[in-house]
Amino acid sequence: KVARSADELLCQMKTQSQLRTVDGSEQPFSSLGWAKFVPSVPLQHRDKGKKGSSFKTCAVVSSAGAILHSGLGKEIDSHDAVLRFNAAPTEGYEQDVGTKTTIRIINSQILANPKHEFSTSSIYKNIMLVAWDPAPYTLNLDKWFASPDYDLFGPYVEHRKNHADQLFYILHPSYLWQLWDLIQSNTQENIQPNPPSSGFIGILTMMALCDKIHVYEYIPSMRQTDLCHYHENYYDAACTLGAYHPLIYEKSLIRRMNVGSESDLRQKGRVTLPGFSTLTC
Ligand code: NCC
Repeated sequence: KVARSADELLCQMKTQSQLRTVDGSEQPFSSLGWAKFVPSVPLQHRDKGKKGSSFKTCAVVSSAGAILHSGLGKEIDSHDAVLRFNAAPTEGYEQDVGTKTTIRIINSQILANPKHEFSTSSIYKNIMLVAWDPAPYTLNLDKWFASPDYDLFGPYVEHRKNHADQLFYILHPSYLWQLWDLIQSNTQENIQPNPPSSGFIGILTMMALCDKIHVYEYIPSMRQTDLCHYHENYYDAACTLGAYHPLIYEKSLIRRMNVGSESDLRQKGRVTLPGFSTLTC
């Protein structure tokens, strides 16, 4: 079959992914009274104008080692909103990654593993948090609640109680598996049934929230390196190419949707994507 064009892919992403957060309307969350303590406005409805998005311009900053020595900090900070991942710091790396953080996508390890000091670290304060954990593909929420990959539910409830004013969401697993289906439907091989990386989840989330998105060092630039993270002295090519997550397939899909120039991709590791609200499908 013929591969989809960039426009076709963008419209497929828009129509076949519905950004959705756990809202307490379904079991087991409804019985546990979650509707009362999740943020009152779901993420997908935040600050939406009549047809516009929450943000005009958005930057998505991957944690890849290749962003070191990029000097992209100022450019990244010039966006209305900046999305970062997990425990990736800005302090000490401002020249290359910027200083501003609007949203952090965190996997459930961040909440569950004490080494991340989720409840005390300043990294997670005064920003919007969006957590995820892979539920079974069948979307059995009872099973998910009883045995998540890493226990995010306890720490989530605790955090909501102590910081009710901070916007903090858990992505609905239906959204994660819709994204996986989108990757599989544009990939020749059968990909492993593991959820997409935080990177892909973050990019698609921002396409739902922003008019225009710049993604940095998700597709490697000329600075491509085996250095896993810009903030850690650890080398492993799998961080960039994938092991557990279907990273190479996610990345080739994002690359096919790039509306930016090849030179921005090579020099800045920058992909440009239109927000869903700007597309007429
Ligand atoms: O490493 P991680 O990812 O936190 O990186 C965030 C996103 O940046 C992109 N990335 C990162 C490194 C690299 N060399 N190239 C990249 O393109 C990816 O899109 C990635 O998603 C995750 O996706 O949540 C992940 O989280 C880590 C880890 O759990 C957290 O950093 C917390 O310590 C996972 N590593 C391990 O579990 C050991 C990683 O597999 C996925």
